[in-house]
Amino acid sequence: MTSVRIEPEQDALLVVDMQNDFCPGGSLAVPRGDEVVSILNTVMQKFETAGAPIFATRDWHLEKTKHFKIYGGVWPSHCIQGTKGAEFHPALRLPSSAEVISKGMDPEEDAYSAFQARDAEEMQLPIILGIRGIQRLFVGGLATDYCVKATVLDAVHQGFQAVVLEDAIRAVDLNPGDGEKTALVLLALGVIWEAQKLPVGTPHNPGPGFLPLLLAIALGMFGIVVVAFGGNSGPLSSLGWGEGRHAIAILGACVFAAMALERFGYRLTILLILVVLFGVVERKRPLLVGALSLALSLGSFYLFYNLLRVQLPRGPFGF
Ligand code: VGL
Ligand code: ZN
Repeated sequence: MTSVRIEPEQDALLVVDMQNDFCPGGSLAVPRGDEVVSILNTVMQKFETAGAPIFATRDWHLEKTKHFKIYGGVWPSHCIQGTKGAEFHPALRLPSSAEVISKGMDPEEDAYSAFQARDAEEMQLPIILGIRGIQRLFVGGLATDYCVKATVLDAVHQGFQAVVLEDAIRAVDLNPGDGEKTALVLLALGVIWEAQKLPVGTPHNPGPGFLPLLLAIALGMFGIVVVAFGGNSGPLSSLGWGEGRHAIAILGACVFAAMALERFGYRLTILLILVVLFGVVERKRPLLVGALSLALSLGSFYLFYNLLRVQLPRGPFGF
C-alpha cells in the first residue's frame, strides 16, 4: 500500500462500533470481528501521533427498540446501554484524545450511520466535523455491510472524502446457518429417497416408511421456506431455528432411523441415535450419555412393544 500522509487539520479517523457484542462471543457477533482490533490500534496510534482527531462510535441502544427482532426489527438484542456487550472490545486501545460518540438511542430507528451519532453534549458528528474543518475521513470497524457502509455513504453524500481501511473492517452474516439450512433440504431428500425402500402403507395402516416420509416432506418444505425467505423473516424467526446444528442433528437422526430401523432393529437404532444426540450434539458426559440412551431406548421399547403391543422391528439376534 502506498503510504498516506495524515493531515491533522483536515483528516479524522472513525473507529466504528468496536464493541463486545459485535465480536465473537457477542450477541451479534461479526465473524472474525475481533481481528481488526490490533489493526485499528496501530492506525489510532498513527492518528494520535499526528495530532489528528479520532472518533470511536458505539451502538448504544435502549433495551426496547424497534431495531431488535423481539420488537419488530431484524437483529438479536445487542449493545444495550450500560451492558458488558456494549463496552468496547477490551483489547481496543483508545488514545486519550479519542472521542466516543453514540448512536441508536432512538427506539424508533436503526441508526446505522456514524453520521447519526452524537457526543456527550448531544452534538451530532456532521456538526463536529464541520466545526473542525475536517474534509477527509478514514473509516474502519464493524460491520462492513451495515454501519461502515452507511457511514461511508453518508460521508460521500455530505461532501467528505472517505477512505475505507479495507484491512480493518469485517462483515456481519445476517442469516448465520443459511448454509446449514440448505443442508437440511438435502438431508430431507435423502430421507425421502431412503424411505422409498420401506413399505409406506396407507394413513390407516401405516408401514415403517410412513412416519419418516411424512417427517422428511414436512422438514424439506420447511427448509425450502427458510432458505427462500431467510430464517430471520417474520414468523420463522419466532421458531428459533437459528440453531442450525440442532435442526441438522434431528433430521440426520431421521435419515439414520429410516435406513437403520429395519436392519438394526428398534432398540439398537434408538440407542445409537441417542448416543450421538446426547454425546456429540449436546456434549454431555459419557457416563450420563450411556445411561440415558440405554434407559430411553430399552424403556421406550418396553413401553411400546411389551405394554402397548406395537410391532417394532427387531435387529440381529432378535434384539
Ligand atoms: C450494526 C447491525 C445492527 C452495525 C448495528 O454497527 O453495523 N449492525 N446494529
Ligand atoms: Zn444496532
